[in-house]
Amino acid sequence: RLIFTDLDGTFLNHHNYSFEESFEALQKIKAAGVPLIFTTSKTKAEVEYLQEKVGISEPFIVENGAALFIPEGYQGFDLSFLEKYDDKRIMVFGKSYTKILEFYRRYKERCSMAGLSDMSDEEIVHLTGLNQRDVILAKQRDFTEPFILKDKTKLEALKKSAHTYGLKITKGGRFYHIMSEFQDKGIAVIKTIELFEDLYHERVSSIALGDSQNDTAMLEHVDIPILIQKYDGSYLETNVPHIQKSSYQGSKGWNEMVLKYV
Ligand code: 2M8
Ligand code: MG
Ligand code: MG
Repeated sequence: RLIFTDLDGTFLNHHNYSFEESFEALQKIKAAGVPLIFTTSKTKAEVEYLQEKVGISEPFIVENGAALFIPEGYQGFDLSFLEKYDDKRIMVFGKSYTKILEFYRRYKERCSMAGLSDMSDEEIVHLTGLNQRDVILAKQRDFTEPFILKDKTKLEALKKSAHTYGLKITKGGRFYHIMSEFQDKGIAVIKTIELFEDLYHERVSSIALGDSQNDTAMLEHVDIPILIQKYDGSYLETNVPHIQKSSYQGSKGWNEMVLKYV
């Protein structure tokens, strides 16, 4: 069994990014040795730092499904068929950050975007509530650009332009994100499940937890899709069949639902 989880607003609380309330479920997962696969808009640097804090070393999916990283030697698997990346193996689904920025720079004025790459660290701290060190990690991007849309009426035109570049726009908890048209958390989750099924030589069941629009594709492709309540008490509107909803927000809701289904 595999668990895919979004981070912001799901495993981590929206406002303070704490995962304190998930302690019990986390212990249960660790004791059972269930792979906990962070599936997030965050960067490789951000995820590696969080994994250290949580005390796990598992595969993870970064920047909205742009790439899957697996620790070298994970569960004794031979991963030599995958490309090497530092102490990990990587599968890439996204486009290069250079390509993404090229589009962003061409359209930012026209479409009223303010991207992370143009913001000062202080501005990002102010917008996100991340601390200085986390901002440095969030800026180390490889595949996607988060941005604020100053004029919301530009969204449709922006989406059309992105399409002509083979790119698309999605929305996370605070930012919109520019990324490859052919990536999403769903595709990355499908590929990860396929990989585990090849390695284990058997069918693998899956759970996913998320709270935002960019999680829909991943929720659609697992056996047990779980929606976490948002910080304002609302839920994402979604048509995913059989979706289970938490009764609490963020890490408390995450704890509740993992204890229920693992
Ligand atoms: C961005 O991602 C979140 C995910 O929902 C968002 O769109 O609000 C990314 O820049 C990520 O790297 C960063 O850690 C996060 C901080 O709020 O914002
Ligand atoms: Mg989220
Ligand atoms: Mg996210």
